[in-house]
Amino acid sequence: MIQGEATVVKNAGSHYLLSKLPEWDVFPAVLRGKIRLKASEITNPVAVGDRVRFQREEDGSSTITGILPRKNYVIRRSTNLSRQAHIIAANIDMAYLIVSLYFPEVKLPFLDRILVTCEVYGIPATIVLSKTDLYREAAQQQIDAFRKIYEGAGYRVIETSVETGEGIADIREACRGGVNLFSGESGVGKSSLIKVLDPSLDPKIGQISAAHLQGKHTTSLYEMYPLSSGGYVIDSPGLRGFGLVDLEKEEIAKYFPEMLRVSAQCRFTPCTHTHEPGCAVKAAVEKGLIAPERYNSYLGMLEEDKKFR
Ligand SMILES: Nc1nc2c(ncn2[C@@H]2O[C@H](COP(=O)(O)OP(=O)(O)O)[C@@H](O)[C@H]2O)c(=O)[nH]1
Ligand SMILES: [Mg+2]
Ligand SMILES: [Zn+2]
Repeated sequence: MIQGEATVVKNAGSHYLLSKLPEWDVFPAVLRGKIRLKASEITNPVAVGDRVRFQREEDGSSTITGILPRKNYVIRRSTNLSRQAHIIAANIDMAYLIVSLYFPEVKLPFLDRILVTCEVYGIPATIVLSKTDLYREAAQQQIDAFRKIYEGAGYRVIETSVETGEGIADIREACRGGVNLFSGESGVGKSSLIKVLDPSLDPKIGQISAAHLQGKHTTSLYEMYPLSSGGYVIDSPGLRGFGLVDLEKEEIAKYFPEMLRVSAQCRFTPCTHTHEPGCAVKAAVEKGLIAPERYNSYLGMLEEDKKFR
């Protein structure tokens, strides 16, 4: 009997596919019935990206016998209020949040929410502005404004087009060596990017996932691909995959890096950065040091938070 450690690269429904990264040599394994979920609200015990212990049986089949501690993970809830959640992916080195300015049009408050979620989960995020070939000529100013907002907040922004090849070398370089999550609304070009990063791969392009349409819960859609240039990509269907996190009102601003940087100078602690006198965040917004779009997203999250309480 052989024992070893490997990484989950796909949930194939009845079984998982594992590989001993950095080697790409995929083999099936089933979950031993004994593995119980520690956190009872989590509905799946093992996710793509999980490092697991396995044991190879006499007949050549493999069994997952344990899960190694996670560096980080992303969960998804069926609704904002739902207690039940499942883990989408684990041990992510970088999340690439893929948005297009127009096709489909990015909604900044929505992107900001996803960024907050990444901050809460401790997952570094890079923003990818996709399909620039479709709107660069008509909207260079809007592209610059978008870049300014997010670089000002401290995020890297990479402009890409699979048509012109713009930004592809940058993404390939950034992905090298790590496990990268590609996340974005259906149609923003996640699968196309993976295909152009490594033409030997075969992600389905132009397909809206069934789960997205039905709003159904399934982890089997998340799959890891090895890039021939190095590193791994998890294609994830839909930004909505990132469930909202439950944050106390006073906590939300901590996950806006540019607000966190100045909030120590607020006169009051805690400060909601709304009505308090001597608020350093509001002062920074007024001076143009914090983008009003980001501040508005923050206010929106505060409001939303009120609704659920
Ligand atoms: N013009 C242009 N079209 C793109 C680009 N990337 C993707 N598309 C198209 O956008 C549609 C959705 O792409 P897909 O990769 O399936 O998006 P996904 O749902 O995020 O995986 C397809 O018709 C692609 O051909 C791009 O950079 N430029
Ligand atoms: Mg896709
Ligand atoms: Zn304040």
